Amino acid sequence: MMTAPRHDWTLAEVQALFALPFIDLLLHAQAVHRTHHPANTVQMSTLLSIKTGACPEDCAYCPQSVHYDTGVGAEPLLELEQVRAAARRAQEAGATRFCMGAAYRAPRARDLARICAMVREVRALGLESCATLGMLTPAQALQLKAAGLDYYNHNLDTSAQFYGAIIGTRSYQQRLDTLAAVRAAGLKVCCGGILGMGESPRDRAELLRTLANLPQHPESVPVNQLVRVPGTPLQDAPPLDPFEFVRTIAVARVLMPRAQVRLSAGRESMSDELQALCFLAGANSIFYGERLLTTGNPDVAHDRQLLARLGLAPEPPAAPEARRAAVADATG
Ligand code: SAM
Ligand code: DTB
Ligand code: SF4
Repeated sequence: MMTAPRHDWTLAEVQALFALPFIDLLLHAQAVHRTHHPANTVQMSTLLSIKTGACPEDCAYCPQSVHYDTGVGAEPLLELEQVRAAARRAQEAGATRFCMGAAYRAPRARDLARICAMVREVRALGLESCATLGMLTPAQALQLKAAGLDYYNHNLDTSAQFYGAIIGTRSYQQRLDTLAAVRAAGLKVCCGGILGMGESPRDRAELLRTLANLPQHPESVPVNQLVRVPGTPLQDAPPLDPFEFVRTIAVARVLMPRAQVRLSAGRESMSDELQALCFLAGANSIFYGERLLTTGNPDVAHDRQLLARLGLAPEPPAAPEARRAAVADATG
């Protein structure tokens, strides 16, 4: 049954979904999924780190923070040609979205102009474009929109209550302000979080409630499992019960029925069976390609085989007309 998406979830309602028997929750989530999305289809996004390391922020999970010694070196913003080549390779491998990540607190004007040129290149190939560059002003969000950017990724990562235990250099409200600027510019929102950072079940419920109660649901919701990188304060975080990860995917699917829910970082340490449960719970998107930003991701060959074994089809690339329209749009 198609019901209008809600934006008024209470904590108790979200917790009640988490408390359902596992099979009941998965059945419910898969039913919601099939009402709003084509069955057995997975969207594939490829990431590229366009500016790596030396980030001034202190996010406790992140290998790119200048505050921690993780062995990730600092690299300047890539050249346009390097980005174009990586986007072509991603497209040839079957990705339909290309996501450019930069280790910034916020982009500087000179860098943003160069990133806008990268966005135009990605779109000219007929790929969807996504960028994650830290905080944006409303004017910067408009500039990216004018360059043809489709999605902006900016994660809330956890609950407002737990945020301060993970990040000290910015506030939850600053995150929400950037999300509002992105929305106001007409960009699609990609916003999710990380599980397994030592947060409580209530924090996970609050994160999903906050996402679902935004004025408009994010079009894309990445659910990351913490990649425990040596040298970060969270290197020894206790592993999360895998079934709790699956439950979180399922509740995200129920709360945000039309969103693409992405099984994101952490797949390298997940079994094929666990990933299959995530798809059953309503995940319909993955990061595809051997690298995330600085850490690993499953081999392309393994992912293709996994999807084939499960009878899952990659989301088809945009039809030629849509691609031509995207190019016309991006070039003015
Ligand atoms: N600097 C920008 C920002 O933080 O918004 C963009 C890049 S940042 C690396 C993008 C996202 O990657 C973070 O919001 C976080 O959710 C995710 N991330 C970073 N390190 C991670 C880790 N070790 N495990 C899982 N997700 C991680
Ligand atoms: C998101 O939610 N996960 C991606 C993407 N958005 C930018 C990043 C995961 C990063 C994992 C750690 C790394 O590779 O550096
Ligand atoms: Fe910087 Fe983003 Fe990493 Fe935080 S998550 S340290 S803002 S690159």
